[in-house]
Amino acid sequence: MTMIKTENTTKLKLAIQKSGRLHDDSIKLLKECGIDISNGVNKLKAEAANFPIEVFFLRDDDIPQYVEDGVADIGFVGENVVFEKQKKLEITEKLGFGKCRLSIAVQRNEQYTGIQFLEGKKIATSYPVIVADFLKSNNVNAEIHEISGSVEIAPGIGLADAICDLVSSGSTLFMNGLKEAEVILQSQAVLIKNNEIDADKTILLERLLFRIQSVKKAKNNKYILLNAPNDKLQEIIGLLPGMKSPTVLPLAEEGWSSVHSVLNENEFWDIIEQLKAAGAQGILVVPIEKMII
Ligand code: PRT
Ligand code: ZN
Repeated sequence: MTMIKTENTTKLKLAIQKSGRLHDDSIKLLKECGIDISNGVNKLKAEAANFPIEVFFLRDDDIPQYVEDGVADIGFVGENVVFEKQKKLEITEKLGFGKCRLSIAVQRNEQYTGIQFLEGKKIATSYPVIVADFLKSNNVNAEIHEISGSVEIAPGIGLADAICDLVSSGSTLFMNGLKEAEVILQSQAVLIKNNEIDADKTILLERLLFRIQSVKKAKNNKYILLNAPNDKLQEIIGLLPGMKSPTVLPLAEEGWSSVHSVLNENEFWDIIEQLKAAGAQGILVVPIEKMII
């Protein structure tokens, strides 16, 4: 009997937001991971030509349910939605976009003195589960009024004393005469995963996560090139971390070297100032596209 070897056709099913704030960044992240689905964004579902993945376009609120049920294996969705929906699934990776916070806000002229202010008050929100949890853990009794949109107008029309909504720049609160009183949750887009994906899909997910992590690392780091007089070289090298250690190349001009290294965004400006003070010249900083370590 001859065995016919069939090619492995397992595909990872990914749910992303169909349209809205997370859509473009989700597509962009996939593209940065070398996964191009540009042909299908107007359909319900698209396939990538160069990675075994199928992408479903859904409302963000529905993504946790689809992932719990296994209709999708993984999803990109805001942590705020994941916590509100309380489905059985795993948060696997923070994606670094869609950053915002879920906050309680009150009218600007209120004397807000602390969480006890909320006792006996009416709070309008689209996040009743998270708010109830927050109130309970702070021993505050308040009435939660669930509304699905334009939460920020509720105090102005007398519907509520306070609201709980997502904030990024704060301008929506400001324009509606409100002020931020408590931050309940810091949120960003995350990769969620079904609890029971099989071994083949786990391998695909690991490949995808490896790419996502390389893209994230690259975004948090910069490549730096500088010229250093040789008598200052040891001091300058001492300031630079590098992936292993900095690369040092001789310049055509006698007594000078070119030093190349990688700097993390968080420590970037501090180190640049120290490098200048130590005698570094012609400092160039360039973005890194991918970082594989
Ligand atoms: O149609 P679908 O249900 O898929 O989309 P949606 O309308 O429910 O969600 P969408 O697209 O508005 O947001 C998707 C996700 O983006 C949210 O679940 C968050 O994880 C994330 N995100 C990040 C935000 C914001 N920032 C944000 N600022 N979601 C909403 N806002 C709103 C907020 O509700 C408020 O109305 O923006 C306003 C506040 O913004 P600032 O800048 O004025 O403070
Ligand atoms: Zn939604």
